[in-house]
Amino acid sequence: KWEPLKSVGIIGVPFEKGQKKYGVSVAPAAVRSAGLINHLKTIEGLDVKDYGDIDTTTTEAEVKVDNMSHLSQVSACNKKLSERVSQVLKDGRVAVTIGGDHSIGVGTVDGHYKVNEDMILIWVDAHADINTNKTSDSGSVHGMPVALLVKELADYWPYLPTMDWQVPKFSIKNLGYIGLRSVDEYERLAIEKYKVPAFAMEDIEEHGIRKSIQHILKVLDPEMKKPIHVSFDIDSLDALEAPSTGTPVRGGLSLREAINLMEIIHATGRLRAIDLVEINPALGDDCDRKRTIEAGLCVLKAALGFSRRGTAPRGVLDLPVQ
Ligand code: NNH
Ligand code: MN
Ligand code: MN
Ligand code: MN
Repeated sequence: KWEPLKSVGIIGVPFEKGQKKYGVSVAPAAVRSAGLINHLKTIEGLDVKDYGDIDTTTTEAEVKVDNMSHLSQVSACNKKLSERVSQVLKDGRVAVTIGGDHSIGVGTVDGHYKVNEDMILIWVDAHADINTNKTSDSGSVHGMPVALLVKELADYWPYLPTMDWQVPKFSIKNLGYIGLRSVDEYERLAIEKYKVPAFAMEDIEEHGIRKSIQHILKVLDPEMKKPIHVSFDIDSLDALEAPSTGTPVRGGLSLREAINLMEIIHATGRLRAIDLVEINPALGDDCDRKRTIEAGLCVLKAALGFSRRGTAPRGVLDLPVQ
């Protein structure tokens, strides 16, 4: 009964206060000028609407929470983003959000959850982003969005001023990870405690990307009827594929694996939201920048139905069945 949605809505989030390096906030403009909209329009039958960028200029006073940088700005941006994502989904479109650092996952998932309470979340990342302010080494909120979102960890947080709009209701039981290879001590504990299906690089090595994602989807949603949200951190890709990102980690997903992952998710017909975050066009040289943005575009296109085989009819290019 599930068919891929043929309409998408683009949201840009020029926000970088969830981490410390300059440049992630330029990504929406850079990805747009690399031809995002036209690339997506090449996908057969896809209706693309640009909802523009979230206004990230803030007037909010700083609030002081221990080991948590720029909370009031993170909060203000995510509140607007959450509302925009809900609106796009209510318009019957797949919400495609271009970050921005990964702290914006709070707003995208919150906005999605408010429309589809049965959604499942696939976090594709080198990192688990499930630190609290007590377990984080960096104090950067881009390492904390998952912990802010899930209700099971709500008691591990102090009161967070300005965040009252965001009540964590999403269950960690509806979360899966792909691509992990830089997980902090307490993050590991949380993943183990709640038995979050997590395919780190060595698991993908062992099972391959197809079986890895199929396993996660089966564990989270055995009846295959729940809407899917993919939060794709560009640093899940190998640093050779996506060098222009703030915290690159070697030994990651190949672009082919990421494309295949997205094709499989597309084929479920249940993808309702996808975030593309942590592209930093200010890092590296022209060639790095171009490569990273192109990789991001390939991932988005695969998620939204672009076919690598072209329009040749099925069967013609396939090997005969043995
Ligand atoms: N785990 C580290 C932290 O909490 C790094 C997070 N950095 C990321 N996450 N890029 O995707 O700060
Ligand atoms: Mn991340
Ligand atoms: Mn990451
Ligand atoms: Mn180069």
